[in-house]
Formats: sequence, structure tokens, C-alpha cells
Amino acid sequence: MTFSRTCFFLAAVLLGATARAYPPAPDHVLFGTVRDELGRPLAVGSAVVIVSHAAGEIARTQIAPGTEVGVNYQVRLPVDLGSVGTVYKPTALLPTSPFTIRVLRGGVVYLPIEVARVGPTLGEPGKRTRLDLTLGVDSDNDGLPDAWERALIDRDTTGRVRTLAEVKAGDDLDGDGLTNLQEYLIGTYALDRLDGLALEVLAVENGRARLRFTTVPGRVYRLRSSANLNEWSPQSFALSAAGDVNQPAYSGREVTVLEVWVPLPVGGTAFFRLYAE
Ligand SMILES: [Ca+2]
Ligand SMILES: [Ca+2]
Repeated sequence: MTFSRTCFFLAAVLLGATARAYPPAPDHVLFGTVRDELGRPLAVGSAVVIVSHAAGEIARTQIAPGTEVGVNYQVRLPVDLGSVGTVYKPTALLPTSPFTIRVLRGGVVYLPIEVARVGPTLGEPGKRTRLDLTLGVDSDNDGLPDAWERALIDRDTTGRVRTLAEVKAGDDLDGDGLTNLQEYLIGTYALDRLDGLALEVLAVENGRARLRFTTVPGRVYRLRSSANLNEWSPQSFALSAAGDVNQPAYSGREVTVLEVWVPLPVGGTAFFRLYAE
């Protein structure tokens, strides 16, 4: 009896050691921004991202504030290295497994246009993959949802664009240096060259530069700075002339002109870039 129990115990240890090391592998993390058909990032708690494959659901997550700026979903997917022929649990994926993602919002299940175009496959264990998701229909398959393209056509009084085919993701219809896809992402009007992403230096006061830019709801704004135009670093800012320089980003809540303050190096030159997502 003692012998039997001892054998069982040893076997369990060996199996356990095997199972921990191989084939289960570190999770693969999928993350990104889920946007509605007009390009607005979905609000926290307004939808659920569901990942599944042929055998059923793998994981789901709520739209949530991300650990990174501009990220509103993150989901961990169990990975199996596939070394023993069967996966260690039914929901585990092989690194090359196809899977699908759906977004449940307001009782409606959406197949994001990025997933409808190309079925994603998982990457390496322990790695992270950014996969931004867009709700809606993209009938001309250019990455821009029909709803956004139709809204642009409806607002155009000049006759420049009349059909979905005439609104191309890579074109710059208003000549402001931003493609239509970029304007969709940052929420600017793609037929007005004055409505784009611009950063103005208003003044230099008390060792700080006063900068100005326009924000729109749902977009997140960040600055980067450089002394030589080659190396760029994240630049925090203050929201008042004497405020602490501790804002790494600003989340737009309305269409407004925002002024921010950044410290300047003594006797040096500084360059700034504005990013929106
Ligand atoms: Ca389209
Ligand atoms: Ca443009």
C-alpha cells in the first residue's frame, strides 16, 4: 500500500513538472483600440470583446481603461506549443491558430472590419500583438467604415466625393498632409484643410513654452520632444502656467482649444510633436 501511494505521488510530480514547462506557454496578449463606425474609441464598459476559435470561446474582456494611453481592450490568450499533438486545454491556441474576434455592444454582435478582411492568427507565446478593431461595415474593403465615408459624402457641398469608391484611405482629399484614414482616426474633418492636427507655440514664459492644440471628444493627445529632431522622448505637460508638469496625456472630452505648458532646457533648443489617437 505504501509502495503504491509512493508511485502515484512520484508520477503526479513528474506529470506536473511536464505540464508546467511544456507544452503550455506564456499567454499571448492581444490589445488595442475598439472604435465605432465613426472612429470614436468605445467608452469604458460599453462593450465586450470576445475571442473564439473553432472549438468555442477562448476569452472575453470588457472595454476598459488601458495600461497604455489610447488602449481600451486587452485580453490574454492561452498558448500551447503543440509539441504533443493535443492542446493542454480546449481553449488553448497554437501559435499559428486562426481565431476570430467579435464585439458585443448594445445587444448587437459585430465582426470588426479588420477581422472580416483577414482572419488573424496568434503570434508567439509571451508576446504582445496590437490589433485595433473597428465596428461597422466596410463594403469597399479599404479599412474605412461605410458610415464614416457616407457622413463625409453627405457633408460635402463641393461635389468632390460622391461615392464610397472616391473616398480612399490613403488619399488626402483636403491637402492638409493627413490621409483620410488618419483623419478618421483622430476625428478631424477630411474635407477641410484647416481642420487637422496642429501644434502652435504661443509664447515662452518663465522657462516654459506655452503650446496650443485643438482636441475632439474621445481622442487622446500626447507630446514628444527632441533637442535635435532625431531622438524623441515622451513629454509631460502642465495644464496651467504654474501647474505641475505631470500630464503624460490629455483625453479630449469636447471640441476645444487646449493650452499646455512644457519646460524648456536652459539655453537649448526644443522641438515638439503632437500625437493623437
Ligand atoms: Ca470603406
Ligand atoms: Ca486630409
